[in-house]
Amino acid sequence: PPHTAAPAAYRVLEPEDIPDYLRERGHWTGEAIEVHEVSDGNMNRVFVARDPGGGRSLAVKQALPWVRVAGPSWPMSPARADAEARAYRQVAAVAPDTIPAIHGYDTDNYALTMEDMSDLRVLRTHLNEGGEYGSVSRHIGTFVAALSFATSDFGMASADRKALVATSVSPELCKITEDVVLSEPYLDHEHNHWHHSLDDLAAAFRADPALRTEVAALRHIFMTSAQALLHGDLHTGSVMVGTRQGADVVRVFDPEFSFVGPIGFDLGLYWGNVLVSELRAHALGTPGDHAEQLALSWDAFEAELRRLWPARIDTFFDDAYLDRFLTQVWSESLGFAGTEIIRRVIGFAHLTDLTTLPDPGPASRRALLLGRELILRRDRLRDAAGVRVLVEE
Ligand code: SR1
Ligand code: MG
Repeated sequence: PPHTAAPAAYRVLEPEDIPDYLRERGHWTGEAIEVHEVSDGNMNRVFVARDPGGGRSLAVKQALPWVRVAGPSWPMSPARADAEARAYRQVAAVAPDTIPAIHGYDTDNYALTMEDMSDLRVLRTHLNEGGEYGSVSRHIGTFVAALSFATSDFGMASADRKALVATSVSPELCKITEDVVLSEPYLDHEHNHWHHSLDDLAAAFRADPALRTEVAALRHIFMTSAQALLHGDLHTGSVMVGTRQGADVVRVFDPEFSFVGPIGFDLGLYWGNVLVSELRAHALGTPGDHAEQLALSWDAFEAELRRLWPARIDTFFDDAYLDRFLTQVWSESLGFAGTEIIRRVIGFAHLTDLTTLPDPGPASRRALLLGRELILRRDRLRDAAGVRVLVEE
């Protein structure tokens, strides 16, 4: 069973605890600290502590012994923060500029003290308000390729890889994904909910054997395909964007779902969220070309992987195998994008992209249909132009 007990020293931090907490842990020496809670994700609490004079600032993120948005009725070990701290260390070795600076990890309270990113914006919020992508899709593609190569059997010696797979096992968090993303939306489950206009489609998806078999295949890939270390939850709420000193800044954060899994799961989550954002834009009469973002992220991913390929450790993996591998990652990414879209419409955790529309019904219906086609046609869709056709349909 999952371990839900926290260490005896564990306490749920409240905003008023943060000043002493930061001082005791040596993160803050000045007098005044202003604290406010900025929790946004489904799982954890986040506080920002600031010098009211406008000097330094820090963020503290704590895992609770339950799923934050569900409350104590959905217990969840706060030890998930160990996985997040570990993932940040692993990613820092590969792409240090793409993640926030981590100042410390408190194993008693399952709390990370890290860079305050309040000057940046959550990509989802930015897109919901009509913001441009800028360079973010390229960054995401390059990031996934760099992390994938460095933590795959291409970039690591066989024995080191086995050790990585072992230390990165994360049963409780993977089970959440296996449930809320990759099975519950296709079953009768108390977690599921949807817009009242979608009763027919939700029932049709539960009764569609072809769809369920394809989702079962993707779920099995998620459970068994230990290709590379993943972020594990790479949706547009896990990315911050903005500019600092005139340069684009992209920060990928919240890697608590990290484990060694199929690379297409990271790309697919990003794509699923990009496509839902497209459907929001369509509903508001301001269509973009978000399929272009799929192409940009894929091209950056492929270019970076091909750039790194000559440095692979095991040259039995030849160039022809790389082509085959890329084809497989492409199609799995499309399939996982489809599952991400569907679970965000009829599963547990929905997206503000759709829920804040004046009428979420029509765009949500389009999203469900798009998600289903991505899953069913993933092996036949050859490029982003093909995905664009599906979106237009
Ligand atoms: C119960 S957790 C629901 C979702 O929140 C996280 O951000 C993950 O996306 C997870 O699937
Ligand atoms: Mg998260």
